[in-house]
Formats: sequence, C-alpha cells, structure tokens
Amino acid sequence: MARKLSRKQENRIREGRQRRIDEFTADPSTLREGVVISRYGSQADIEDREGTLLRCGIRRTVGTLVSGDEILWRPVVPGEGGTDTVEAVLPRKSLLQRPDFYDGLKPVAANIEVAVVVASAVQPELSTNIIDRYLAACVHAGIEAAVIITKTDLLPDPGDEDRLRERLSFYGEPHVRLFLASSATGQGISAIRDFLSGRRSLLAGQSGVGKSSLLNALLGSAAAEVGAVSDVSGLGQHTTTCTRMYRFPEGGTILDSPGVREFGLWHLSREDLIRGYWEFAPYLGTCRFKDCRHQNEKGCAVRQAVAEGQISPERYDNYLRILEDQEQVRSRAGFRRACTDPAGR
Ligand SMILES: Nc1nc2c(ncn2[C@@H]2O[C@H](COP(=O)(O)OP(=O)(O)OP(=O)(O)O)[C@@H](O)[C@H]2O)c(=O)[nH]1
Ligand SMILES: [Mg+2]
Ligand SMILES: [Zn+2]
Repeated sequence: MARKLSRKQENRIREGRQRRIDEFTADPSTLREGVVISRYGSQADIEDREGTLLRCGIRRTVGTLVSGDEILWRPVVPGEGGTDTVEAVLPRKSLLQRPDFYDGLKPVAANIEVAVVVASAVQPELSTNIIDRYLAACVHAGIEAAVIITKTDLLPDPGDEDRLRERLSFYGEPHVRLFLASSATGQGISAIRDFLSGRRSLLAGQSGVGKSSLLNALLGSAAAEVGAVSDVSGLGQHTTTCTRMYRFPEGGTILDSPGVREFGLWHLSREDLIRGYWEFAPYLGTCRFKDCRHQNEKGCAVRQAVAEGQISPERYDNYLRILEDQEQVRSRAGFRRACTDPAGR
C-alpha cells in the first residue's frame, strides 16, 4: 500500500527534481532526456532521445512515475557498475488520475492529449456508466476524450448498429468523438488512425473490451497480447497487466492500459462531475434551489429537461449513480486518504 507522504518528503521530491533539472541545464552531458514506456514496481522501461529502449532503476526521491512521463535519467559510468537510473520527472502537461480507496490518487498516464474510452458493443456488456466516469475525469484533467465502441462485427442484426448510434447520440462532437469499430473486420480503424496518429493518446476501459486488439489493428502488428473473454462471466480476464507506450509509424504515441473493474470519481466535486455532463449546462442556475444537486429536489430544471426528453435518461441515470457512489464513499472512514495525492502533486 502506498504511504501518504509527509510534507517534508514532498518537499524533498520537489527540491530533488529542481536540482536535477538545474544540473541538466548547466551540463547536459551528465543527465539525458527520455520518456517512460512502462513502469514495473521499482524499475521502468524508458526510451532515450535516439529511440533506444533501456531498463532503468528509479531514484527513491522521484515520486510517482507513469507511462508517458518525460524524465531525466543518468547513464551508468562504464566500469563503475550500478544501473541506469531515472533521476527526475519533468513537469507534466497533463495527468489522468483515479482514486484508490487505500492508495489515494493514482496517476494513470502522463502527458496524454487524448484519452480514448473503449467499450464493447456486445461482450462485456456495454456500460455507458463507466464511459461517463472516464469522460468526467478527462474534463477535470483537461484532456480531450473520445469513445470507441468495438466488436460491431458481433452485433446480430443488421439494424443494430443504427440502434447503437441512436442510443449513444448523447456522445458526439464537439464534446467527444464517437467511433464504431471492429478489430476483426477493420471497420473504423483507418478513421481512428487518422484521428490519433501524430498525437499522444491512451486506450482505457474495462477488461476484455478489445483495447489491445484495437492497438494491434491500428499499428498493423501483433504488438500487444490479446486474451479471450470468459465464457462463464462474460468479462475480460485482465490480459494486459501494465500500461505500455507504443509509437505510430507516422508519428505520435498510444498507451495500452490494463482493464479497470471500476473507476471511482471521489476526487471530483459535484461541480467537477457536472462539467462532464455538458448537456446539463443550459439548465444550471435555473433550478428552484440554488444548491440543487439535481437528484430529487422539487423544481429541478435538469430533471424537468430529462422528463421533457431534452436530456437522455441513460446519461442522467449515470449521473445519479456516480453521485450516490461519491456520497457513499465520502461517508466511509478513510475517505480523505482516497482523495489525497500520495506524491503531493
Ligand atoms: N469479434 C471481435 N472480437 C474482438 C474484437 N476486439 C477484440 N476482440 C476479442 O475480445 C477479446 C478481448 O480482447 P483484448 O484486446 O485482449 O481486450 P482488452 O481490452 O485488451 O483486455 P484487457 O487487456 O484484459 O484489459 C479477445 O478474444 C479478442 O479477440 C472485435 O472487434 N471483434
Ligand atoms: Mg489488453
Ligand atoms: Zn436541479
């Protein structure tokens, strides 16, 4: 379990980072720049500026380190032994995080420009609740989001795809790009490649929805391992165990991540959560009560809009469930830890 760092430890991390950035600025020959491809416990695979892959140790004072992090690393001096070591994390342009009840806020990926939430049209069963959770987290982190629905080849009836588009019509531009795709037939793959190449992206979502299959289809290679969905539970079997960065031949990077069981949003305030529900915006401030939570209050303009068909009942129901989940977790002991950043960032 990750310990919450004391203020003193947090300061040490910050000072250490600054010292190494200063050292690099003064003499770029002692430290080198790189990017984290994957992190495994006390080690990380990094790529240096020449594109060479190296396994490095991590200096104890580095703090959190995740795929996508830009870093400074120190090569071993020939003849002196030891290992190449990650010495400092450079300032992040973005950080997607999720709260863990025991470990506090956990970083998922650094410096991504677009997070792609992957869900399956068929199996595991499509959950817009988990998509909504990612979308709200992305809005909060200032990261563009897209939604990809995979396995359309498994839809049994010819009209199913149109019905799916109709059901998901609440997603779409300008808020989020929606793609329907099949890694088996190639449907949607070139449009997704056009959308993602040249950018820094992340594939995220439940286990078994087809993230690694999609990655392989996009790259045109069997780069990532793929595992069958369980016949018994209809769920994925957590084949990918570690987030890893891949490069598009035409430029840009894409992170494949392990499937999640749930995605808590306890670190978001109600206002933060509502920002992920952009269709509520025209009604905010017009409810009878100023502090309306849009749950069961009388004179709620959001509920009225749902009743009149202006807001999708499915999206609204997801909002209610996330709100209830937030309230339930907040009432439990240990909640403060779940929303605390262990690295103090
Ligand atoms: N028919 C069909 N099967 C697919 C498609 N995409 C993925 N699958 C299958 O779905 C199963 C799970 O695929 P993965 O790519 O391993 O899923 P994942 O999201 O990476 O799963 P985790 O790594 O466990 O998070 C495998 O049996 C794939 O062959 C698709 O578009 N069509
Ligand atoms: Mg996978
Ligand atoms: Zn209201």
